[in-house]
Amino acid sequence: MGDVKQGLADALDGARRRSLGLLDPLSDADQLAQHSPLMSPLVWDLAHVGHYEELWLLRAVARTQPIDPAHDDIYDAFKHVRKERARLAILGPAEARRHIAMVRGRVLDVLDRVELDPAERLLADGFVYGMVAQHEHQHDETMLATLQLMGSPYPHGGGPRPVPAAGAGTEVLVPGGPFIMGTDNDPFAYDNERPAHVVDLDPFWIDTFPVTNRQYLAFIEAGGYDEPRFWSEAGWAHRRAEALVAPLFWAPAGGSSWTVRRYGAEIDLPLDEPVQHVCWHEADAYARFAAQRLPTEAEWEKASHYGVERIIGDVWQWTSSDFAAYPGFDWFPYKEYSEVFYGSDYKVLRGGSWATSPLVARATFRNWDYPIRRQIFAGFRCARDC
Ligand code: AVJ
Ligand code: FE
Repeated sequence: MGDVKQGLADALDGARRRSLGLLDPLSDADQLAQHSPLMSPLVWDLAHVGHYEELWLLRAVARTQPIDPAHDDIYDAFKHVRKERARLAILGPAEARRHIAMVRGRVLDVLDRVELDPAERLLADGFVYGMVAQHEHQHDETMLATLQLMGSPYPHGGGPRPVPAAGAGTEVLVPGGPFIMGTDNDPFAYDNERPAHVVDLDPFWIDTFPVTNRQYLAFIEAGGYDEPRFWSEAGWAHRRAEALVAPLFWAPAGGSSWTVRRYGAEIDLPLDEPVQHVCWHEADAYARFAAQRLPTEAEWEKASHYGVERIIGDVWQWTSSDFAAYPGFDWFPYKEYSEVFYGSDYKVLRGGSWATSPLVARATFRNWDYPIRRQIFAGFRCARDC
């Protein structure tokens, strides 16, 4: 195998080691269980990444027949909502591992003989292989969110943590003027990151670091959750309906002390870590409390070139922007990755968390979720007009 193909095989292998490393310490029951209505059973994620790999690296690349036609229903994320998946005829932990290993064996055979034809968009620079490896890593992050929601201690040891952000409270001035947003030439970029286009922005200030637990605690202690003036109308309605008083996984520990639950263990709130597990509405309310605002995603991406820190690999950062197509967008290679999600239902998150693979985390990458969701490893940084 040549260097390029070996690199693609290694990327696939790295994703698979990570998936198995996350699930192997768990009992069969914990792999099969529905730990949260928001999440799939962990074995569903595992077999789903194998099915996606079959769809793209066997059926699309080598025109093979479906291995098991029933999987086209069971493992299609659009056919059954997450909370129904435990009741489907999903593969068990041992069967799922055997199945995805079999798929992987065939994929490596195909990779060995395929021509990575630069004239074929799916194969140029190995795009489709990068897509499948990224997809598995994205599900690994989703599985980590499931593990965090799971009430019981996780034998994996808690995994990495975001790095404390000493220096919070400082800001960077980003000058006005045009910059190039998105990309035309990152070989593994998704369709929603394309095409590159010029965006002209007014100057703005942006926080050097994501907002920390210490800063967020000041908002709580100032009565931020009881002051409608800090919240949007929808945010206040949500805060009341859900009786929100603090980020997900926080628990009061007397006085101004709080603990957080991390993989089933209670720890003292790490004050200098970036705040995590806040929804968009909480981020938006904090920003108003701090006489700031959330950055647009264009501001976030421009700022990533101007000396802002902890941009990638600490926490996802909520932006004020709805998930929308860039001018000149074309879906590729399928509409259900991005296009069906465009609109005002979803807010964009940028950066990537401690749980995001370097294969996925890049300055143009766009993540999205509902503004009420808190299970992802999301915090935020604030901005303000000049
Ligand atoms: C980009 C994280 C919103 O999990 O729904 C996984 C990624 N797409 N399988 C998601 C994805 C297909 C996606 N997010
Ligand atoms: Fe998926």
